Amino acid sequence: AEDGHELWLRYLPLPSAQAQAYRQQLGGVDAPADTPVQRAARDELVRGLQGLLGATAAGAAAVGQPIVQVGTPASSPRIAALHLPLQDLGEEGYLIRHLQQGGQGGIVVAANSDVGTLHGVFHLLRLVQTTQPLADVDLRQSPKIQRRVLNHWDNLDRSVERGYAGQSLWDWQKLPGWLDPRYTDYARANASIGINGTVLNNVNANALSLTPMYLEKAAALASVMRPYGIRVYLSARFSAPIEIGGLPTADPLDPAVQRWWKDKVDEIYRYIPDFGGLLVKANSEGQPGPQDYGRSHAAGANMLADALAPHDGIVMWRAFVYSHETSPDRAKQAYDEFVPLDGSFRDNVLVQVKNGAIDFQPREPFHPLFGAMPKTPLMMEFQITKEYLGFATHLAYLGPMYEETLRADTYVQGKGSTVARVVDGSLQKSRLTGMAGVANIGSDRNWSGSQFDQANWYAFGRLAWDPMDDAGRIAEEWLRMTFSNDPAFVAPALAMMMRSHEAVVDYMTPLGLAHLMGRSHHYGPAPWDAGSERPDWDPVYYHRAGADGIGFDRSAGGSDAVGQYAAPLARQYGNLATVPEQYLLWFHHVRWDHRMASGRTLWDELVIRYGHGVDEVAAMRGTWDGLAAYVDPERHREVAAFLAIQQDEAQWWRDACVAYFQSLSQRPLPAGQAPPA
Ligand code: GCW
Repeated sequence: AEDGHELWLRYLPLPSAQAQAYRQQLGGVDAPADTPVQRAARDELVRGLQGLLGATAAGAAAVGQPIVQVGTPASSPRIAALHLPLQDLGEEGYLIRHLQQGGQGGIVVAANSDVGTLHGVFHLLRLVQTTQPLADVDLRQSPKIQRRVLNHWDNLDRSVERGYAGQSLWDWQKLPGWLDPRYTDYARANASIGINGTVLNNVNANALSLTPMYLEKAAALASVMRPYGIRVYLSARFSAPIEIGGLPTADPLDPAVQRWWKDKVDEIYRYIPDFGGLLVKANSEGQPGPQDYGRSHAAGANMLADALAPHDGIVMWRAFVYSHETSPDRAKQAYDEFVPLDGSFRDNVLVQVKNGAIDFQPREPFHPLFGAMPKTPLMMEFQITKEYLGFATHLAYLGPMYEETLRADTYVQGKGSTVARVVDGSLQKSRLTGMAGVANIGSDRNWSGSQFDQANWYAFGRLAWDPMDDAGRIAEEWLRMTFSNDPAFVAPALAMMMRSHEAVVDYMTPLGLAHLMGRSHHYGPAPWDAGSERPDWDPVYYHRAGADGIGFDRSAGGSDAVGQYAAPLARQYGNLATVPEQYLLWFHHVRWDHRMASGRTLWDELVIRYGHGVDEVAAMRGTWDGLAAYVDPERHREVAAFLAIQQDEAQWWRDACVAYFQSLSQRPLPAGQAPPA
């Protein structure tokens, strides 16, 4: 059935004229298959070309037929003989070239390592899948970021925190004895977009995941990932020495605790020789951490880093610190705690920072930590799963949101100091670089909970490979592979995707609003929620609406969170006259009658944005209805049904928020914005 289970690796037959033309260049495959990675690359190429071009395309070529030659100088004497310029490609890069061979064309995919050739093979298949010409192909690619990892918030009971795609993919009960074929498909999909690591378990970690029983299971998963160049990592619970080690403390300066972690890490490497490292959430939302013992984040991270260093393992230490105590402005906490620690982390520590300072809101300004810790490599953490973006039923393509953060200018070293350059290490010369995406993957047949949520997984991988890649280009590539190359499909579907995230922002949290979602589930609107045991659990803490106006004053006269940005931005964001309207209510408390760029009052503009978000969803539905001819009925129906849900719920968001804010503003709705009768 066409239920999306093949993701973007469908390899359906191309129209026969196109297939015929490609067969002139891809008549056969010459690829070594002596190692597991080589076999993965060769098998994928054969499988892809057979699917796309028909049975005769792959396998041994007839004499004189043009072929695809795959390999490294070490794995293939024929590749070695070509003396290709591979030096700058690194371990994971590759080149793809068209070569004349005895009067006929052929394609070379070459790299320094087997994993590089695997990436190259997926790229070549992508070119064919999206029907790109190969006649002059001559391209070189290597990743801009070293650690490109998914973070699974998967629990050992197969529930997934903030997961909307069924149960966890990891069937712990059947591991290690049964290796579900879906693990291989998962590895293929990730390798195809350049992801090279996966953290198997939730950052709210259960210490049991570090016991031998679970390490054996993790090792089995690692054996499936390995041929695809993907390393396994684990989340570590900081108090594990107490819970599974029987020690009285987890104090990172206690020699017995240090010994315990060294032994534990050595043990992990006996199970998983290429283990990537540990991810840690400490002293945040009630999780244990070094501060329980009066020690700093650096002391905690460094203890683990010392245990991992002999094995070349790394620590990914999260900066999402959301303390027990309510602070006057939660947005400031991570910066305040981490900036003083700059320069005190070991070389094998990455500090993992969410894209924004609060928590994966539909829109946030970039996190002020980016650029503010020049001596510490910072890893980006994006959320792929849509915790605050309507779960799987609301269509929101997140490429533009990721792009907005990556291209934001921190100004820490003058103009052009983009977040992307902080993360890829080029700005501050970091030796270690990384990007993490909180996965949206589960046991659902369509993997991600909806057809279009697959695109967010895809876009994350492509942007982790190259953070300056283009979200629109990526979306088009994904659409063509996932649905159809027909321009009559691609153009409208692409336009729909590219506007979808902004539509959600508009009907949930326009103009810099945040966290209006109902407490704990984070799904529907609840701007009126108040009175929790902690004020910063309530929407009213974030929007601060009253009779006078709305918004959180983070300017110098308010919480001064704006002071955490470099001076030019602090000035721009801190001034009501210059702050971009998309961040207006993030940084300022603004009078209802404030004049917006449109000439309208803030109140009118707010209501119009809410309405516009709803209108956009209606338009998306119309677009999708018009595309039925290009999409199989199963997937078309699913998307259409979800869009109908989304439209209802966009209206719910709009009505709830407008009614609530109107009870405070006491202003009439602007013309044309009355609720439907
Ligand atoms: O987004 C919030 C979520 C929590 C999550 C936490 C975090 C894993 O609501 O479910 O816990 O952030 O990132 O640690």
